[in-house]
This record gives sequence, C-alpha cells and structure tokens, in this order.
Amino acid sequence: MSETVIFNENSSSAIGTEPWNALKKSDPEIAQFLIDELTRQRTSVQLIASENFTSPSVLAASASVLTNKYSEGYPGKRYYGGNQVVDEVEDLARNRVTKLFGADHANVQPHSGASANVAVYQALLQPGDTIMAMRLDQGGHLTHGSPASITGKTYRFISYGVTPEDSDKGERIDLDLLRDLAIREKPALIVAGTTAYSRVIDPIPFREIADEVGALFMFDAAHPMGLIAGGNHPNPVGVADIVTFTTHKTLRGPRGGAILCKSEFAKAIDSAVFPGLQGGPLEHVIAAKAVAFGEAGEDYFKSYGVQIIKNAMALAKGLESQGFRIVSGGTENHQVLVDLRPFDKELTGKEAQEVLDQVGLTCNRNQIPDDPRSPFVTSGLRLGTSAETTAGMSETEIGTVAELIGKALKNRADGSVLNEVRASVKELCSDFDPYPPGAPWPGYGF
Ligand code: DSN
Repeated sequence: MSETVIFNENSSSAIGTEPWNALKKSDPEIAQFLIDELTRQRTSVQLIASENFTSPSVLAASASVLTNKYSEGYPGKRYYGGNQVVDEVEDLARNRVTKLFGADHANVQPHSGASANVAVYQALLQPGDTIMAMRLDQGGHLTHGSPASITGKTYRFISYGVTPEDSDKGERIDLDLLRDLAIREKPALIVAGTTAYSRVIDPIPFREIADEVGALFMFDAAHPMGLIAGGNHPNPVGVADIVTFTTHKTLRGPRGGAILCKSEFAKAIDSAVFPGLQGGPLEHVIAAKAVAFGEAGEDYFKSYGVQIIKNAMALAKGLESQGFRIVSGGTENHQVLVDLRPFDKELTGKEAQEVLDQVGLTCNRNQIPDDPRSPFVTSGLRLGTSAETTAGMSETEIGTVAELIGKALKNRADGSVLNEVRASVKELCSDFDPYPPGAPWPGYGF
C-alpha cells in the first residue's frame, strides 16, 4: 500500500477536522478578521434595513461541503455527475419556498436580488422595451433603471415616485401618476417594489394598472419578504406574474436572491438564470436558503414580523420627538427613512452615518424624496429594525437607541459625549447579543 501524501498542509489529517479550529491554525489572519467582525456585530447596534442576523443553522449550511460541488443546470438535468444529494437540497429549497408563499414555481439560484431582477428582464423582455419602476431617489433600487446599472442601459425605463410631502397622501407611491404614465407609455413590464420606502405596498392596484395597459407585473419584494412570510404584509405571489426577492433581509437567510413565478413563466425564468446569466449555482447557499425558508414557516416568524414593525414605529416616534422628520410621517414595515434637515440643516446623511458609526450605531445614508443632495452625500438616513429585533430588542430598547442617535448627532463635535454614547451602546448590546455562546438556536426570542 502506498504512503498517504498530504498535498495540502492545511488538510484535515494535518490539523484536525473541526472547521473553525482548522481555520485558526491554518490562516490566523483571516480567522482574526472573522473574530473581529463577530465582535463588531455583537457590540454595536445594527440598523441597516437590508441586514439581519442569520441563525447558526443558516451559517452552518452556508459553510458546508456543498461549496465544493459543481451543479450547472437544475435538479434532474445537470451538466455534471455526482449531483444526487445536491438535487435533493435544491428540490427541498424550491418546495419549501413555493409552499411558504403559495407559488407555482421557484428558482432559488440567483446569487443576489440584482441578478434575480436582471434575469426576469432578460426572460420577459427585449432590449429597448419599456419598463416602469420606482425612481431611485424616491425609494427605488439600482436595478429599477438607474443609468449606472445594466438595467438602465438595456431597457427604456419610465419612473414613477411618491406623492409630495405636502399632499393629502404624503409621500406614498403615486398610483395616479403611475396609471397616467402607464396609459401614455404602454410599458411591457411594471415593477413594484422599493429599497427605501416605509409603507405597505399593496400589489392589487399595480395588477389592475398592468391589466389595463396589457403589461406584465413584477413585484420586487426584497425588503418585505420576511414580513410577507409571516403574514404581516400582503402576499404578491399569484397577484404579480413574477416575484423577486433577496433571502437575507427581513427573511433572515443567507445572502442571495430567488424568483417565484406563475408556471407559464417557469421555463423562461429558469433559462434566463442559467445559462442566461449565471453558471454554477452556489449549492451551499441554496442549502442555507432552504434552512431559512423552513424557519420562516415557523409560528415564531409571524410574531417576529409583528415585533419588527412595532420596533420600527417606536424608532420613528422616538426620532420624531427629537426633531427629526420621518418621511411619510411614520412606518408600516421594518424601515424608518429620516429627513435630517429639520433636526440640523447642516447635517448631511454622510456625516450622520460616519458619526453614528463611531459610536457603534450602524446605519446608512439615504436620499429622501426629491433630495437636493447627491446620493453620495444625501439629506437622510435609512434605519431598520430587523436585525436588532432578532437579537431580542423591543420598543423600550429601541426607544433608547433613538435617544442615543439624537444625543450623538447633537453632540457630534464633543468627543467626551460621543465616548459616553459608545459606552451606552456597548452596555445595551451586552444584553442583546445576537450570537451569545450557548443560546437556544434557532429562533432566538422568536
Ligand atoms: N440597496 C440594497 C439595500 O436595500 O440596502 C439592496 O440592494
């Protein structure tokens, strides 16, 4: 028998089989970065509306040996051998998500929400076709036709936005404008969905307008999909022809995208994702998506959604009482879009984000509707409550977060006050640790 040759000094026979210990031994530099990031997440407040804390089960699936497997194609129709297990994984992910949302068909391979959206356009349209979607500075997404995105370069986008602040409706999606534009422009596709908008989006009026003008209807549910899973927001599946979403926002899964559609679009969607846009799917991420779809079907996910919204409302109220203006006057989802100008007209979103980062309150600058400042500077902040709700915070702690935001921004030139705020943030986080050793995973407080 020949002697075993170890070609990799970091192989399991060289350093043991427990992955984390193996990494610490084989690559202490990257291991230290992972520890540093874990520490950052445990000791600062995560208020980015598109982020969340996944369960350890999701982390385990996404850090699995499925990363080794090539599986171009779909279950039962792969271009490589050895996909017996992978087929089971991907089928389970598809079955769980179609059942969860009541869809005819699912494609769980998109690497992101952006690639899911591009795949849909590719499946349904020809270059130059007209699409109607929300304007970026009114709350839309880059893939809703930004000139900087391939979508804006390939298709003819007509944008709708929100009603003016001083109108009766006040910064809500302007359905009258949408209808007038649709009648005039005859789009091939109407897109609903936003990235910075804090109100419920009812899919029905979009469907009616799409039917009136003979357009297809896509709902980009990247942000509210977890709230939809819990029954907290209306389900667009079955109303829209196609629903795209990311799996890592309110849905609390791994980073990635997915598409749900009516059966008549299944073949076109699948071909647009692979081979149209992507090569081999990330089956380790698909396994983690399956775990997240399973979790989102549990009873606790509904209560989780209810608490996310209560927390966002408490955050909006707390900030309003300190002189910030809340775009649209409040929130009905996980987001709060803040107009900084009434609080301090000199304060930009960029500076506010940087000050808050220093004290451990992590968020992102965001344009507000009709923002006079550029997307890089902005007059607003976008805040979200999904992550800290996962960590167990409720209205009381979120009220404290709102106070700390106001205190830091009011005293941004005073280092000693900023140090005090940083200390308060750390203390708060010690009671709401998303990854405490020995926690009863998964499900957290929910
Ligand atoms: N724009 C990202 C966000 O909502 O943060 C999603 O692509």
